[in-house]
Amino acid sequence: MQNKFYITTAIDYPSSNPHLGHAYEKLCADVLARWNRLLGKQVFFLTGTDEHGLKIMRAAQKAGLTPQAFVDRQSEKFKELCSLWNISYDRFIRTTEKQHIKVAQQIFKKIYEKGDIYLGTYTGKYCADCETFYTEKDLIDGKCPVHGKECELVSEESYFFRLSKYKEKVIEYIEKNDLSIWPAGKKEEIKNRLKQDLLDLSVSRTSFDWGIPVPINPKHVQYVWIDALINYISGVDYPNEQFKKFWPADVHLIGKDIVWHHTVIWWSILMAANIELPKTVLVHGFIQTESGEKMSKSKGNVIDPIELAKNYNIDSIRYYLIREIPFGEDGYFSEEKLIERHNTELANDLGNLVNRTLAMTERYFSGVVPAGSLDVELKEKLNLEKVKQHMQKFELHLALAEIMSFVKACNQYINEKEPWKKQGKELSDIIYTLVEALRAIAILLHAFMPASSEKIANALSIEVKSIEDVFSEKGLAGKKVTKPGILFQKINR
Ligand code: ME8
Repeated sequence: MQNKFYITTAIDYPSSNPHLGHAYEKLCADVLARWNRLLGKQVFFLTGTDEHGLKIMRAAQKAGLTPQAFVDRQSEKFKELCSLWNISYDRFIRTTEKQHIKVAQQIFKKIYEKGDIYLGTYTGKYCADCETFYTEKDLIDGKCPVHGKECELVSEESYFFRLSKYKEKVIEYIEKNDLSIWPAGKKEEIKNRLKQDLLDLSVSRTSFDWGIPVPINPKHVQYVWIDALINYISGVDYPNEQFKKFWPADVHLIGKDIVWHHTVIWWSILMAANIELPKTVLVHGFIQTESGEKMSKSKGNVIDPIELAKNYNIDSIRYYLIREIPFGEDGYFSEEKLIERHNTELANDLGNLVNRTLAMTERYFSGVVPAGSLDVELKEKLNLEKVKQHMQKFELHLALAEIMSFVKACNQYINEKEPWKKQGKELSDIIYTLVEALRAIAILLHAFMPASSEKIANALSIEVKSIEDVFSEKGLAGKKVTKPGILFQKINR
């Protein structure tokens, strides 16, 4: 299908509670999903939880629950996160669902029958936190390169996937497709890693049973990463209608620690199963603490995004994160900066613009938008093409900056025109222009701040549907507007 946009996030390990990194990833995906809906595309947005493997099994034991009861409880927290953060997913997949298990087994069997999965023995250093085997040269001082913990020596009978067979094809795909991995720096990292020999990948375990049984040998469970990656096709009902409609994925949005899994491993599996490859693996940066440390569950330095959403206006949090962190780069979270942006850019700039415009419409025209002509000079202060291009190039922070510079221009317009000193046609033109500008702002901010956008739209008695409605010919003259109340309450520190 031409006019579709299929976007996924990584599926999170629910071994502990959601952290800000999880929330940030879902937020960025949500912005892209909402934006593409505004562009008129048929969007499918998939997120969910990755519920099998040793790490989950151990966390369940620690919590005194069966793995199933544990993941049932934990996945609800990730759903709560999505609801509080206004994440507009179309499906929340859990890898313990029957339908997913069936597809994961189907794919494993298909690749086995083709001869690309075979039985052997594996001995290696395993980090349960990463659910990943490391070779000696990957380890730092003999410890896991991500968690800095001792890895366990594991030796067991295992099925192997012929990853090495696909190496050249993976390289070819990267070379031929400019956007296969974004940003370019991540693409280079993968290309460099591919200069080394590729070993076949161990894709089953016998030492524990919390996983999807290998269909040809139920003594084994599937390696959790194989099970997890397959969610991207089971999530759109592989191999049925929905899959045909939405696959290949347009964007797999992930963090920088799992690029290898989503490119070399995932693409090779897809090639082995004769399935088309996704278009873009889009890599966001990591959220760190102010001291510059990586925020992660195992380090225990996490900011609870559920608590955060209960303490602040969610749109202020969404705005702050997107505006502050150049997309693709690492960034850090600072409550102080969040409050600062909320007070100046949202309460002052945006909030005042909305209130002043609607209050003047009320005062001078009893709340009915006057017929008028659009002030072309103000209209041209909005560079819509630039906003679109930034979004197309995944420069979410720049797109938002561009929209907010238009908000500033509108405030300046009010200050310069001094509508309170005007009458007749001159006054009608100013108010008409400002109401149209507000409509444009409501539409453009929808992807970033959906609740506030909706409040502005409700005040204008319009619905946010399409980017085409930005300064459209069909003006709002004659519409009754109301004041939305305070959009962003100033926070006193
Ligand atoms: O890796 N800042 O799950 P996960 C930003 N289940 N993003 C972060 C982050 C941080 N501090 N910490 C983690 C998994 N992430 C697997 C994925 S997909 C088939 C299986 C990102 O819960 C991380 O990069 O450890 C990943 O994209 C997502 O959060 C889930 O991480």
